[in-house]
Amino acid sequence: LEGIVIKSTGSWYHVQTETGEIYECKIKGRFRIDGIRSTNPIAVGDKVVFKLLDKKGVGLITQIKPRDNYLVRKSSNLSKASHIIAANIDQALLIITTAQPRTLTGFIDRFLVTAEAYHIPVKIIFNKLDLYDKEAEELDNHLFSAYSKIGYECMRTSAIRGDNMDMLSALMKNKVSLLSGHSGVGKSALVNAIQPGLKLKTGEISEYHNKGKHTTTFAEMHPLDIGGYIIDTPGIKGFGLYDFVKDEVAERFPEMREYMVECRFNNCTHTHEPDCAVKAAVEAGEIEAFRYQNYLNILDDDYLDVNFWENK
Ligand SMILES: Nc1nc2c(ncn2[C@@H]2O[C@H](COP(=O)(O)OP(=O)(O)OP(=O)(O)O)[C@@H](O)[C@H]2O)c(=O)[nH]1
Ligand SMILES: [Mg+2]
Ligand SMILES: [Zn+2]
Repeated sequence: LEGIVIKSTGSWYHVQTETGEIYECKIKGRFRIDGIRSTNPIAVGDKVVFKLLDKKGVGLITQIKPRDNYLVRKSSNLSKASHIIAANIDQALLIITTAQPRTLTGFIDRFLVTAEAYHIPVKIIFNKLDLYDKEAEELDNHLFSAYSKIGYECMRTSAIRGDNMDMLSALMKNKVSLLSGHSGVGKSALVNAIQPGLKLKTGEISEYHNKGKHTTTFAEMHPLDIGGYIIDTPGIKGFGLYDFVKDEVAERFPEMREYMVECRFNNCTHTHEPDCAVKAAVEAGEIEAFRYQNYLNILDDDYLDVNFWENK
């Protein structure tokens, strides 16, 4: 039998076959795939081969199909092992809001840089349109046009009022979409709006979220009636730049790629060098100052010493 892992509780994996049946499966021993040292050998989205152990539908996973892609984070401050968030993703939907709890561009750009590195297309969803005040609206306008101009598809939604839900479901149709973003931005609420039958738990915006607690506590994949799957994930505080090389950061900024070929030095870091075409473009207003600032901040990050995901 073959199927796709839609839920993982640590020791049990829920595997759904093409015909829709769900089996509870175990694994035997330790799997090592793609040479990554990970705390979870199998993640949501993995395609697996399994055999039935008894008539009640309990299975044993015997093989993992090669992954098209996967997203990882570091599993803890001290270990160099990684935790696989999800595999075989068609796109990531980054849910943000310029209302509360406001998403900062430092977080957005770290997420985009990571996804660029893993070749996962990102679309940015500006949620909570119904809560906008003047300030939120101005910030939305600035960011929406800045990210659209760079080439990221952007969309505005309200999970509560239902704005643009038809556009959002069209975006998700027949695709495996990973939903990501801070705790409380409305990831689960958006999934519920697309597929009300799921009745995912949503949280109150309060002190609760500031304390780093989550309503959603593990990644789970939900089949959509319109076709495709959605992976709801726990909120994240930051996004893990795992195994990152500083020289490659600028290349993960699509708007910088265009200019960097014209820098005087071909190993230009775009920080202090003379005749840097990237810096010239920032000064000319062709590259957004906030994007360039986030680039500098990422270069200053101490990647391996940061725990990027909130602890439960
Ligand atoms: N007014 C308004 N409230 C929203 C909207 N989307 C979500 N909310 C509310 O925001 C709160 C948090 O929503 P959730 O869907 O639980 O957020 P989440 O991103 O799934 O959070 P975690 O699971 O903790 O990562 C809930 O009270 C939702 O009802 C929206 O578009 N407008
Ligand atoms: Mg949630
Ligand atoms: Zn340069």
